Amino acid sequence: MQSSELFKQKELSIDSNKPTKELEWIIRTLFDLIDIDSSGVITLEKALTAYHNWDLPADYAQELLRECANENHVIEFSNFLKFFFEKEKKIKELFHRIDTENDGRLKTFELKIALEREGVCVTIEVQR
Ligand SMILES: [Ca+2]
Repeated sequence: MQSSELFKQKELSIDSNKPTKELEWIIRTLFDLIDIDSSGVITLEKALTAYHNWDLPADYAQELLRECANENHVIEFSNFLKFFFEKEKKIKELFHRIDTENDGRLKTFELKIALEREGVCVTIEVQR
C-alpha cells in the first residue's frame, strides 16, 4: 500500500436503504458483544460496561441509549441495527465526498483538500 493511500473502501453502496447481510452480521456481532447475558436487549449498564472495556467514552453509551432505547429504556436489536446502519451510511457519504478522484481510496491530498474546505489548514509530511 502506498503511504499516500490512507483508506480503501471495499464497496460503496450509499443508495441502499437496508444493510447488506455482511453489515447486518457485523452489527449483530457487536450487539451480542454488548448483550453479555444474551437477554436480547441492551441496557445502559451493559452499554457502559462494554464501552468502558473498549476504552470508549461513557458519553457514547449514553448517546446510544438516547437514540435507540424503547419506552422500557432498553435497546432491541432492530433499533440498534437501524442506528448503526444510519451511521454507516453517513460515513460512506462522507467518504464519497472526500474521495474526489472517485477511486474508492482516500489519499493524503484528498484529506488535505477536505480539511481545508472545512477551514483546517494542514501540511503534508512525507515519511521515509
Ligand atoms: Ca481517492
